[in-house]
Amino acid sequence: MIEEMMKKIEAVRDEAMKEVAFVSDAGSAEKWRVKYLGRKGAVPALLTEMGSLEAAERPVIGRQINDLKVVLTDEIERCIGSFAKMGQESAIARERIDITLPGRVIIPGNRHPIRQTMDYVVDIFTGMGFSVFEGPEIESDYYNFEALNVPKDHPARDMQDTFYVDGDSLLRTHTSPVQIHVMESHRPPVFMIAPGAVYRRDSDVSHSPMFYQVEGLMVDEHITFKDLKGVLTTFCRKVFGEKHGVRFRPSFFPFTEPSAEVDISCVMCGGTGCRVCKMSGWMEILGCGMVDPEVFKAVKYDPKKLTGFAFGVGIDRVAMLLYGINDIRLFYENDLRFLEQF
Ligand code: 2NL
Repeated sequence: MIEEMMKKIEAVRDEAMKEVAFVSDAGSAEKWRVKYLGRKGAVPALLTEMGSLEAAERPVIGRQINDLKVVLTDEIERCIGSFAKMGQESAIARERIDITLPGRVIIPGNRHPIRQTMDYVVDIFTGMGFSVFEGPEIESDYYNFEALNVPKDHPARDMQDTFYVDGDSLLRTHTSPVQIHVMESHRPPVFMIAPGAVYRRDSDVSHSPMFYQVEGLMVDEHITFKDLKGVLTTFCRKVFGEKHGVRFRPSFFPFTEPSAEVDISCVMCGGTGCRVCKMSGWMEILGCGMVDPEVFKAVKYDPKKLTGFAFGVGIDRVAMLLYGINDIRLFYENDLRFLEQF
């Protein structure tokens, strides 16, 4: 009985040692381990079989089985250790880098010229004490038109052909709806600007169907046209330089009365007249006016107590003048040869 058992132990050892030579990776090592040392493996099977021996024989055989277990465990661990070392060595060889090679050039990105102009304009107004507010690009007819004193049949609606989304929803044609939301939710005084994207059905060298605007609003008791002129003249001089001429010319907007457009002396010719300013010496850069009392009524501000001025600056137009770009579409084509110049 005991001899038979010893032979079996010997057989398991021989077979295991023969097979371990074929173990070549983590997968086959695990298979081998399960076959011999696993819960249902050959070594535990020997231990079970040992139960049929005489009590006196068990310690001898038990020790032999335990020795076998230790030998096989050491063997498979040595084997796994050698793969790890080999793997590490081949990884080092594979990953060796030639430190004499020139480095990869990292081309830093830069802000889009429209964004640079927007940030520049916003900084000028925040520097004068205006707060920044934003709002949704999809608006209702009420916020984009009605509350701004532009009723349904008003001819001014033709001035800005609108993209309708569905039913009552539209793409805002200006950022004025943001001012309406702010006045509805804040008591005066309100000193704010609303920068953002706006949409109009228009496309040529100076019009893009989507463009950027900064609108501003200053409402309090006793705000006058003098405040408007002071803030907007300061703005123009900060953008284009102190020496630039600035003039206010009467105009019309449904949401302001009186209304004006602001021109600066031509950035190309300085005012003597050239092709860019159509020989006038002036270029239009923004629209403005005193907030119409109808707008105050819509937001439940008392038009007897409050006055205010508002303005709208086309950012694309400012960018074109600042950088001397004659076609607005260049800003939206994303041609890197163009964008890299800013
Ligand atoms: C332009 C003209 C303008 C406004 C925008 C405004 C907003 C409220 C009330 C009254 Cl809530 N007015 N905005 C006023 C005058 C002109 O923009 O030519 N923009 C490019």
